[in-house]
Amino acid sequence: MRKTVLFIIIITAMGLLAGCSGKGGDTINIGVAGPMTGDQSKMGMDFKNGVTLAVEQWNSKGGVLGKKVVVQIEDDQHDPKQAVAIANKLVNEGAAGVIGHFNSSCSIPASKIYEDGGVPMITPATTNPQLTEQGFWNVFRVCGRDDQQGKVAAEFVSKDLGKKRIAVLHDKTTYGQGLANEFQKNLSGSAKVVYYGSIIQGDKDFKSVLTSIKETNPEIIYFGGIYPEAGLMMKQAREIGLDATFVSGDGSIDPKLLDIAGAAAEGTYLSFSPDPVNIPSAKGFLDEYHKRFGEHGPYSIYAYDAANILLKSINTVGSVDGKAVADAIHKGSFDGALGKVEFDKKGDNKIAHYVMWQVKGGKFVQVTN
Ligand code: ABU
Repeated sequence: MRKTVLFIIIITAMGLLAGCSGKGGDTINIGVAGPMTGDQSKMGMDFKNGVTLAVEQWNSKGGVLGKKVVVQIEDDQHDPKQAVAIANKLVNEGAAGVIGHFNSSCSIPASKIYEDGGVPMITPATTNPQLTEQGFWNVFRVCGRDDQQGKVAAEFVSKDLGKKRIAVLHDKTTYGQGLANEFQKNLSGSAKVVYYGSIIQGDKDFKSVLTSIKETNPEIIYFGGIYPEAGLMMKQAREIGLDATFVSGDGSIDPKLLDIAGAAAEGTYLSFSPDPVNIPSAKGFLDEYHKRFGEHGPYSIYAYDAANILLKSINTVGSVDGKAVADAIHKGSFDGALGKVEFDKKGDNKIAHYVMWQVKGGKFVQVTN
C-alpha cells in the first residue's frame, strides 16, 4: 500500500514538472550560460540582462507560441568542466535553446553536449574559429571570429601605426592563445615579433614577464586574453617603466578594464565590432537597457539579438524541435538591434566585422571604420 502511494506521488510530481517546464510544458525555457560569478562575471551579467530584456518584451506580447518564456540562468564560472556540467543540466531540463557561452574554452566542449541533446546554441561572444569549424548543425554565433579580429588588429598595428617591435603575450586559453596567434600571423611589413610568451589566467602579479618584455624594447604589447589580467598588466607595466602601447581584443574591451588599470589604460587599442551608439536600429535597445540595467556592456546587445533570433525562429517553425529551429536560424534573415544578422552554413554571422577602438580620456572610443 505504502509503495503504491509513493509511486502515485512520484508519478504526479513528474507530471507536474513536465507540465511546468521543459519542451512539452506550459512554458518555453531558454538557457543563458556564461561566467555569472567570479572575475569575468561582468560579461555573464551582460548576457543575462540582454536575454532578460528580450524575453520580457516577448512575454509582454503574449510569449512565444502562446507560452510564457522562462530564462534559466546557469553559471559556468569560465571553467570548461562546469560548462559541460551545466550544458548537460540544460539539456536534461528541456531547454529549447541556449544563449551562451562566453568563453571559447567553455562554448566548444558544451556545443557537443547541446548537439547530442538536440539543442540549438547561439553564442553572443565566443570568437575562436574552432567553435563553428566543428560542423555542428546546432551552433551559431552573432559575433565575429578571431581570424577576422586578429587580422584587423595586425593590419592596424603594422600598416596604420607602422610599428616595428612587437611583443605578443597570451593567457594560454583557447581564446587568448588563438587570438594572439592570428594577430602574429597577420603582421606585415617591418613589424617584427621581439617577444612571444604567455601568462596564467587568474595570476595577479605579471612583473616578472613584463620585465622580460621590457628588455626587448617593444613599441607594442599585444595581449590575447580577458580584461582582469589585461588591466593588471597595464598597471604593472607602467609601474616598472614599460611604456609600450597595449593592443588587445574583444575580451578586454569592458569598463572593468578601466577600473582595474586606471590611467595606465590610456592609449590602449582594442579590436571590437562597431559602436552600437552609431547604429540606428540599436537606439530602442540602448534606451530600454540603460533604463533597466544601467550602462550596456560590449556583449549586452549581442545577447539581446541572440535571444530574439532564437525566439523568433521557435515562433516561425511553431515548435521547439531543435533541428527545425536550427534550420530556421540557418535560413533566416534577422533584423535585430545590431542591424541585419544572417548565418552561413557553419553558423557564423555573415555580416560581422571588426574595427579598432582606443582608450581616450578614460573611455573606449571607436577610431576606425
Ligand atoms: N571573445 C571574447 C572572449 C570570449 C572567448 O571567445 O573566449
